[in-house]
Amino acid sequence: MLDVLMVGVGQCGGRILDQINKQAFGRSSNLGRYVSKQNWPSNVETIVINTAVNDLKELRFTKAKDRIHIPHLHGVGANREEGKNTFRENERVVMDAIERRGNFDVGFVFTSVGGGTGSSFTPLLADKLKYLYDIPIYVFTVLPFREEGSIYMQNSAFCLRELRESSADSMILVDNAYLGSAGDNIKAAYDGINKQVARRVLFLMNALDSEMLLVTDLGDFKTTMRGGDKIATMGFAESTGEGAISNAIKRAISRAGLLFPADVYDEAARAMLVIKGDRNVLNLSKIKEELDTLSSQVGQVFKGVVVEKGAEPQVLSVLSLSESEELDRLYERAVQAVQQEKDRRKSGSKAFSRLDGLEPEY
Ligand SMILES: Nc1nc2c(ncn2[C@@H]2O[C@H](COP(=O)(O)OP(=O)(O)OP(=O)(O)O)[C@@H](O)[C@H]2O)c(=O)[nH]1
Ligand SMILES: [Mg+2]
Repeated sequence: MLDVLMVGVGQCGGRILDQINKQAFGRSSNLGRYVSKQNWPSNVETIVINTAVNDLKELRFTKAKDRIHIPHLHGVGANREEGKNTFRENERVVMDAIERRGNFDVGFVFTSVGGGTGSSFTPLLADKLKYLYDIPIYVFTVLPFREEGSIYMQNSAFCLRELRESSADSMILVDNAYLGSAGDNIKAAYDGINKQVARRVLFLMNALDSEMLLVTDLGDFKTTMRGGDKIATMGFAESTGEGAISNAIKRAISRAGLLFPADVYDEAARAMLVIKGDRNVLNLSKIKEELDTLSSQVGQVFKGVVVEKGAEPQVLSVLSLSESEELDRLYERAVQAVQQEKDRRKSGSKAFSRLDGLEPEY
């Protein structure tokens, strides 16, 4: 059995972890969390860290003992410098709380990259976790809606770069702009995205720690992730009816199934696919056919097959990326955003300079 650490940092990371906790309780009702146990195949410890106490209070499925509040006003207001200083000042509190949980085989961190707390804590936290446990650390990084403003764009670019230079083994990109719309009902959009992430994470946990027909394990996952440029994405699809298994595989690696848009055939370095379903729907020759097409383009494809009685085909894909056009575009916009902020500061208000050289007359 694997020992897994999951940490959600900041509001976005906390909410995703809360959704993971919710889904891990299975079908149980809200009350279920008081009476039932979470349904993990592995030994999973979940911890949420935030500077804003209100963000912690809104969580519903994360136990009080798993919430770490670092007092700092009401968050760091998207200011990453303030965030980094706050982490450094409170590093012991955070690390002690994690260390008390024992040892782990792998760590997952969840955060947005556009905000302040999560985006500034996470690169530093990744280094600390690596130093403490010497385990692989994977960071789910949530990219902002592109219209959220220049500070979020700047933060995203700098945070991703710092994560890439940190001890984190890889970043699994999750793109708000691609998965939802920032329109009228932002809460519903967040919920929808968080559910998609949580579902994939739970599926992955089951895949890494289960009795399989064809096995994938943490070693395969690590090798898959090591293939790219420290960036990755994940896909998921399920299908029913005629040709369900082939459809599910195709969709799990197509843009429609991914958490971050990528052209799998051009941009993926390595892949891991986990296929689940009833014995009747798992047509091994169809699976082989689909995977052969993928293998002909992508360096290495690991595959796992999980039998679940009565289940329609479901497919999880993990894809490490060697390049990303979409990420290039995000950086282009971030550079513009930094320039805009600079220009704005330089120009300032002309009002005060109108008095230059004048003294008051009485
Ligand atoms: N997918 C998703 N994105 C979210 C959620 N909440 C916030 N975001 C995104 O996260 C970014 C803002 O970061 P937050 O996580 O709120 O910031 P924080 O880490 O709490 O930092 P501060 O509040 O600045 O201290 C924006 O790009 C939001 O669109 C959520 O529940 N789900
Ligand atoms: Mg916040």
